[in-house]
Amino acid sequence: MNILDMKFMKNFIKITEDAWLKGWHERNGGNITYRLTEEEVNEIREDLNEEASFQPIGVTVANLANEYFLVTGSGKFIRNISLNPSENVGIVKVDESGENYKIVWGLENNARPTSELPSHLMSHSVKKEKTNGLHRVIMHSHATNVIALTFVLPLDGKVFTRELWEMATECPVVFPDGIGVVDWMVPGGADIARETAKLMEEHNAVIWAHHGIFCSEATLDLTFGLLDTIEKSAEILVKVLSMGGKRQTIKPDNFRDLAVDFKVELDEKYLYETDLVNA
Ligand code: 2HA
Ligand code: ZN
Repeated sequence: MNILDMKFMKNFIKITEDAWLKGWHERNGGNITYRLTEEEVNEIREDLNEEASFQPIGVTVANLANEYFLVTGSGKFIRNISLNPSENVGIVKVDESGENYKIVWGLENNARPTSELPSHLMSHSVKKEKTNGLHRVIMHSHATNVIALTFVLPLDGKVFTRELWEMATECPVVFPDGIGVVDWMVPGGADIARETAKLMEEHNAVIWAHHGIFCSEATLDLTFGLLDTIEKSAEILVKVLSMGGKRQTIKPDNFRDLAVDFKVELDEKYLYETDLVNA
């Protein structure tokens, strides 16, 4: 089947349009990658250029050997993807060693995969292992309110998780494993990729201080939904802080009750006492 008619491509384009409209992807900000299923690869195989030459990823992702990824392009604008997919996104294949990739479709006119390819692939690698192959999407967005909070809250995943859980009752159900936080680092390289992947062992969302957020999930919809939920919660927190701060909130025992009814496990490390608890 024509690659542009494939469902995964249509879903990918819809998510990029939605994310642009959310205001998370100014200029060339942010990047998204999707690990194709074997069936999808089989359906498009005749349109893939396997003759392309391999280039180093910059990190090793052994368990992604021979996997195919739909990736956004380096320097490309997310808002332009729906207008011209084959120039702005491409499909890359990882080699047998997990150290190199080649472009097998798209990224026309000598475009390159996203500058954050090391962070994406290392996070895919961790998630493929941790979820037995269930997770297929990594989405990096410059979500405005999440970024704003990294100038105000301590750069501590326990604090971000708890504060964002408190801002909307659905949050502990949507991200029961909490959120990791990486201190400010130079983007685009192996170091930030390693720090991000380490936190992906435990969380489906990792915030990059003063930069943005990385989310992982099984489908494009779920990844977008996770990011949207976190960003909405961050927006509420920004408003609450701007109005002078919390006067009342959801308490640790409320979260414990929620966990029972919604059948999620909430780590007690997030349910610490705060000044407001007994207010
Ligand atoms: O593509 O978002 O982190 C630009 C970025 C780098
Ligand atoms: Zn970025």
